[in-house]
Amino acid sequence: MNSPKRYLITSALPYANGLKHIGHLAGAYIPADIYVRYLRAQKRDVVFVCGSDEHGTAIPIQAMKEGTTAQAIIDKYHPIIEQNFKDLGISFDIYHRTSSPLHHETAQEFFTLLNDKSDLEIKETEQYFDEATNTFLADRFIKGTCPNCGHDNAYGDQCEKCGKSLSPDELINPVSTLSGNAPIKKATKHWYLPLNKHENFLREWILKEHKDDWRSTVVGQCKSWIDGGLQPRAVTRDLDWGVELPMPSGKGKVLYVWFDAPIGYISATKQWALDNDKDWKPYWNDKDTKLVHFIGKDNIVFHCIIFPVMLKLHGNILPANVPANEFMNLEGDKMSTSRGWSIEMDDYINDWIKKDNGSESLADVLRYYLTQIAPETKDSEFTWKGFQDANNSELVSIFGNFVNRTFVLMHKLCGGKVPPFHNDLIDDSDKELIQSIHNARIKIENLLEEYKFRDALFEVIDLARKGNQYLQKKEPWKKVATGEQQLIDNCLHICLQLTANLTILINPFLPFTAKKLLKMMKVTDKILDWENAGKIKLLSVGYSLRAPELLFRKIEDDEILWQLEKLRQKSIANSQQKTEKKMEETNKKPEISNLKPEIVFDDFAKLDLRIGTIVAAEKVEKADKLLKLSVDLGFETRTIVSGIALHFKPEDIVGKQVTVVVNLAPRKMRGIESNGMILMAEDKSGKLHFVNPDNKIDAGSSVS
Ligand code: B3M
Ligand code: ZN
Repeated sequence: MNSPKRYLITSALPYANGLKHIGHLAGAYIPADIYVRYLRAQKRDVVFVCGSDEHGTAIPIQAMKEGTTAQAIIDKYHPIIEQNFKDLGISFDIYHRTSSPLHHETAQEFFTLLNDKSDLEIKETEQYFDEATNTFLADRFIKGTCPNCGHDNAYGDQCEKCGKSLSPDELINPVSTLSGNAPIKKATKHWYLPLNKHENFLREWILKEHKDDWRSTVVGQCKSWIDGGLQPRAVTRDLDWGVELPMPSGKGKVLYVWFDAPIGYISATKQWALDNDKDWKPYWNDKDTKLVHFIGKDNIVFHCIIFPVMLKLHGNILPANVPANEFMNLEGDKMSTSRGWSIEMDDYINDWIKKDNGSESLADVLRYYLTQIAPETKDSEFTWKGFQDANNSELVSIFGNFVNRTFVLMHKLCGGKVPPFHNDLIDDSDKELIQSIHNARIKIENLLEEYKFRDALFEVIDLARKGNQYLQKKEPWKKVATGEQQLIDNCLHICLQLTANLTILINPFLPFTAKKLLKMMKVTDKILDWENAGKIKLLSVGYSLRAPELLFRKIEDDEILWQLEKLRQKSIANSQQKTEKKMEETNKKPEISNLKPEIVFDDFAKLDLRIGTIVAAEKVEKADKLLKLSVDLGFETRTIVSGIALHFKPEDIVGKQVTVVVNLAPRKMRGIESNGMILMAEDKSGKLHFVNPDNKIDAGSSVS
């Protein structure tokens, strides 16, 4: 295989609007870091860039929440996120910022070039405008119901529930997130990237050229985008936060955050080159550069469709691959910082690494588990129990155990030195293990080149497992009595060479562990060169080694229970906070702002409302908000799933009468088909109440 001359590896630039959680870490940062560490061990020319995304409406919105300025927000979160990545061993060559002057210049130059070549279209359209705050409502300044999945908190640019990319016009019942008011329409001028003109190129490039070497989930998403019809996409916004348009006709406007953010990869490369006295240009212009974007699935359209069109127009190279990950759920629910259902990197570092006297091995434990359950082909799930199991039964019992036994036995039976190997005594199990070491390197290398990090990691652990089996079979400790020192030597010689190999192979995944192993073996990081993997003469005979250090410690049940309780408390505190905030808001400006647009009688008459009686209720497994209800409607009993579990205990509501929308199309929730919807009234404090007749009446009675 011919390797490219150089690599440019990017990880999605996180918004500097808050702490980032371990789902982000698993999606775009750990896999990229594994890949980069592997490439570095292969002595390839590689630059790994990332940085804060500091524009877009997400930043000023956070500033409003925290009662401060957008600048203060990015200055607060940028350094925390940067440090979090460092603590978890993510080895960026540069962690840049899109607020830097170099980035602004780079993004403006990019825009100007496209605009001068008439690659952009200028159009005047009517857009949503909030009269109360005198603001055009772009992206996250506007919310409404998602036309795709019905989620009622979708943003103007994307629904975070189903991941669909949206435009404000598609939202049902849009409201301004600034004032809470329904917006009006107002004319404004914007620059558009006519994606429709590039359909053939995208079809050819993604659906033909890359249909086999890109992940099928990525190609599939691109295909449905392309087949759905590409539209011109506005790349400017009426905002006062972002990269300003570089010409007078664009006064008061900034670049759309998704136009400038990916250019952040280029400006980061420029800054890296400046800092290291290198030339940045070949990394973006030379065909012999392999550009790989590591992202989460919600960023696919931007990295596979929009940015490549921009790069092509600007004359840059295109990404060779975009190994996007699916989502990682947490304990049965979607991970979300805003709902308090998440584990922030910062929390993990405080609870596990700092509490354990800064033990870096706990950074590796997280890297291990997140790689083991990486959502490479489908959504996956983080559970604290799974985390504990991965540590205790794999890292401690297999990897750590093998290394520890090898070192202890070598000190006990071979005088603390690498024993010689007596070739004439080699047997089948020695040969088999040597072959496995050799094969492991090839398998791991191939898997890494194909971005199959989970499988690659499995192979490393499997090799350690084979080491344990070998030791168990050879039982060198039993050979002391029989005086077969040469057989003891051979066994431990191989086990030590295997340890050196495991160090090289585990290094991309668990760099802190590899560092510890180097220290125990008293060797420099030179040994980590990938070309050494598969060899069995890495440690020289007679070389004395240090005493073993514990690589991983056991994780106790109470530590896991404590984390589960912490998560539960956090999500409760979060919903309480939201209720309080809602109360404040309702007190501030009563009802009127929440009135929906007028409808005619026929709209109302379409609803079939009936009184029903709840005859059974139970919790839905793994969904803390849902109750599964059986509701007697007189003419039949139906299953209805209702999001009221935080407000009612199942046993308290059996026998209650409720109002049901009976002609709502069935909908599956958590695998259960729900046939109807229970009407609820929400009081000022956010508490829910059933809507029911003042006296018990026949089930099935209609309401109008
Ligand atoms: N900041 C969105 C995100 O964090 C965005 C990524 C930019 S990558 C150029 O999901
Ligand atoms: Zn949606």
